[in-house]
Amino acid sequence: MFTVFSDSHRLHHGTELKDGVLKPSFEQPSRADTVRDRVRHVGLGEIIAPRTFDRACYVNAHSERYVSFLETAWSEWTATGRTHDALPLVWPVRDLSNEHVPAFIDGKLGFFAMDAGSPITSTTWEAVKTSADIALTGLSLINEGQNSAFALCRPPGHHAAREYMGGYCYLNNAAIAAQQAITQGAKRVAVLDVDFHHGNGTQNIFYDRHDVMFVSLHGEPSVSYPYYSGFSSECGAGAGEGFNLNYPLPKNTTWQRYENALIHACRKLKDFAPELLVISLGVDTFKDDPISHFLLESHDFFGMGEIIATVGAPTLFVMEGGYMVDEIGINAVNVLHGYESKQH
Ligand code: SP5
Ligand code: ZN
Repeated sequence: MFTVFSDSHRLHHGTELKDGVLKPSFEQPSRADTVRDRVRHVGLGEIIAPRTFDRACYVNAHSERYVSFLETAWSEWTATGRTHDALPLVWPVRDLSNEHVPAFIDGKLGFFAMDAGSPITSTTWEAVKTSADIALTGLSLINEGQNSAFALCRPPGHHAAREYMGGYCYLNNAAIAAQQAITQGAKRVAVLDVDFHHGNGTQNIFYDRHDVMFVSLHGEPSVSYPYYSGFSSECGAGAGEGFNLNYPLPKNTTWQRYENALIHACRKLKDFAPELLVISLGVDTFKDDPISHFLLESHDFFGMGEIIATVGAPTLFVMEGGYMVDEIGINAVNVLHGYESKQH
């Protein structure tokens, strides 16, 4: 399996509030390098650089005004004399108006964000755009005849919705690739999200669509970030009804329980018969992950890959979360090896 990777991910490193104190983010640059090192160490396959894509490819999954915001946020922020990373401070919750995009950057930051977990630095956009291009390059490899590909994206993407960033995510790499496949003529694409956190952004982007099915296994919202989405009652809307499927799982979920849910989810995906399967591959379901509370062991990730293979579709793996940096490479590559063990 080819891996698509770029050093440009290092252009982004953020901060986040930990117990009320602003500290370096759990989502740190060493994550992607550790996975790249593991891919090399086990000889998974060639590691290639991303190609570049037109911004129109991002606008298919996101709105024009949101992509413009990401592109110009840093210059608008520094034009006000500030030099530290840009973070939102106020949000249009419930009865506050969503109708008008503020002209001033401080208003825009809250308008286009779900939380304060995605700071914008001077070089964030460069890293973010390259991360999306990595997913799009992975899709190109599949279009050119590969059965699977690994898009080693960083920053991650699945919390980024049509019009907002959050949860370390800016552009939704998996959704951009899924939408690109549809734009190129695919009739049915599926996204399976195995990150510990609910992929609220991907759900948001495809919620009213029947051509892109979204399935997610995650920590139940009552006790897990992002708290306000991922309920099993969220099934899609309009033409998309029945094409959104959530599997919220309790605290301390082990492989036995996870495996049952994943087998069920993959049966649903197989019935849908997608021409392309995109995996939002977070490995923060690992037992030692510092921000999650599932109990998967490293060898369970091999089983995860084996079950994903039962869907029987060309598969694009897109890296999402996973914060136990020491083991993130082992766990992510175990999924890929499990998948490959079931080919031919
Ligand atoms: C892509 C992805 O996995 N994003 C996750 C974003 C999670 N952001 C909230 C983190 C809250 C951390 N709370 C830690 C408590 C552990 N002691
Ligand atoms: Zn996650």
